[in-house]
Amino acid sequence: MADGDHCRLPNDSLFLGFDCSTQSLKATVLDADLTVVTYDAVHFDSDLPHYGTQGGVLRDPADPGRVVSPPLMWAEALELLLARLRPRVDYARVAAVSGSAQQHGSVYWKHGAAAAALASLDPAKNLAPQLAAALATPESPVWMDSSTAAQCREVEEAMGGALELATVTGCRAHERCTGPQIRKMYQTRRQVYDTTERVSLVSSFMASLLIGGYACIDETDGAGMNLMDIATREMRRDALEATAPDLEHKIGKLAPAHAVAGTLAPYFVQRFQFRSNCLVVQWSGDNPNSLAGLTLSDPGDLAISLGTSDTVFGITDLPEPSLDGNILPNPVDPKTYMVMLCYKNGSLTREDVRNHYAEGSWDVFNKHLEKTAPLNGGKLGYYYKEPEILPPLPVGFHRYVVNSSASGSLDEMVEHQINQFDPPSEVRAIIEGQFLSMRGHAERCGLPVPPKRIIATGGASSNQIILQTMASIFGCAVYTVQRPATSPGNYTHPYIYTD
Ligand code: ADP
Ligand code: XUL
Repeated sequence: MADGDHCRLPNDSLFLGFDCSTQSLKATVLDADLTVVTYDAVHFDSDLPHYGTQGGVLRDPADPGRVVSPPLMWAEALELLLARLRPRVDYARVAAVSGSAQQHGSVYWKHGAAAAALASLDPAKNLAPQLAAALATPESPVWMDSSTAAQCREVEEAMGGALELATVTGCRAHERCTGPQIRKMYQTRRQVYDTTERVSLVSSFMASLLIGGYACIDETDGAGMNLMDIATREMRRDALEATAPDLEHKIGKLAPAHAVAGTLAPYFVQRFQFRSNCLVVQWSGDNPNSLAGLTLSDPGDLAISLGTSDTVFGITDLPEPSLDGNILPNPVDPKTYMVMLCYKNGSLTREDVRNHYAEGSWDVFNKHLEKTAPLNGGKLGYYYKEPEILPPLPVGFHRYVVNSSASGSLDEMVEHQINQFDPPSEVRAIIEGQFLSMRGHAERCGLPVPPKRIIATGGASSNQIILQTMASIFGCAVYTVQRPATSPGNYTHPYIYTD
């Protein structure tokens, strides 16, 4: 869009942003002053139970590492959410639509899909059924999948080793990365791979629905694939060849995160009465978009997202490749990079401990946290309900009591492994264990420790007591963006101080 066009936007313009995450699709409507006008969400398990997901995903009992979601569920959620918002939002005022999505997940479009389905959607019919025949497989492997260890090692070897791959593409081959996932599809479901015309990420899949054609993968979400050179923001031929044959044209071109992907497809214009020139801006990954949305610009600041995954991220102009973290281009500043750590055991594992030791209630959980002392009398725990990414460890709950030796020297601490703590100590152990791990790994990856301040986001950032523990473990103030409640309204204070 030319600069002058921005000025011509009517004063009453609205902007619609989505977040297609693991467990839900959320939408926020902003006005031209960036004030939140309204908010709503579709929860995949409860609102769309016919897909049978738990926590938004499907698992394979025969292969517990395999975790997928149905892309048609995301399409149906999009339509349902637009229908729910319609009584509150005058879609004719919406000037632009964009969104975030869980990173790494891959969607496989069948040859001819764009022309046959995307570009000819019938506004008299529901969206998802019209797309069913356009997908080469009804399943999208998502970021929680950990079934590609063999493919990861093959890609790393072909690229000269794990650190070499991390230097070029931003991270070693992690099992959730899209490249190894595509390689597994090529090796184990050859027919799906061969009938695939285009591979979308979840972000570009959602943008494709909105523009009625294939949308590009954006240059920041593209960094989660083990295929893109993070310095040039272009696909690497050697990485593509190490992944699967004939892949370059299946991936298509990349676009900057801020680029306009197209105008809204006639399907949405006619079905929901949007204006025909409503713009669709590239969708990107949830983590890079959080960095942009939190306006993280000081290298001394750290952001921590406590969602389905927990992520820790900051910015740097001199990224140091590591085997632990991910480096992505900064979506808002082409000269700097984003450094990120990702944990698989985030909110769902905290919920598991809450359900077992705190009567399934966050209030009880918080009371336990408040009545236990910092450092938990030496009781330390690591809780992996899912195979963990950081460090890469299998499922298991590990509890230790750490006592200093008779001499009191920290070097001579004694660890005893035990099976169970009292319930309040279980609660403190999981929270402290998670934040101590974040602090230790952040330091190793060159993130600022202690940071000047932390900005917390994600579902669990609504929990003040958890944020207080974060503040004491990191030794800094924690701020959080005021989150819209599940019902609209209440958006007065941008930040809450939670020292
Ligand atoms: P996603 O990564 O799917 O976007 P969200 O950021 O929406 O996830 O976070 C959802 C999670 O937030 C839930 O799984 C829940 O465990 C957690 N959550 C919600 N409220 C609280 C609370 N008061 N305390 C701790 N965790 C909470
Ligand atoms: C990041 C990652 C997760 C997903 C979850 O690498 O895998 O944070 O983006 O939405």
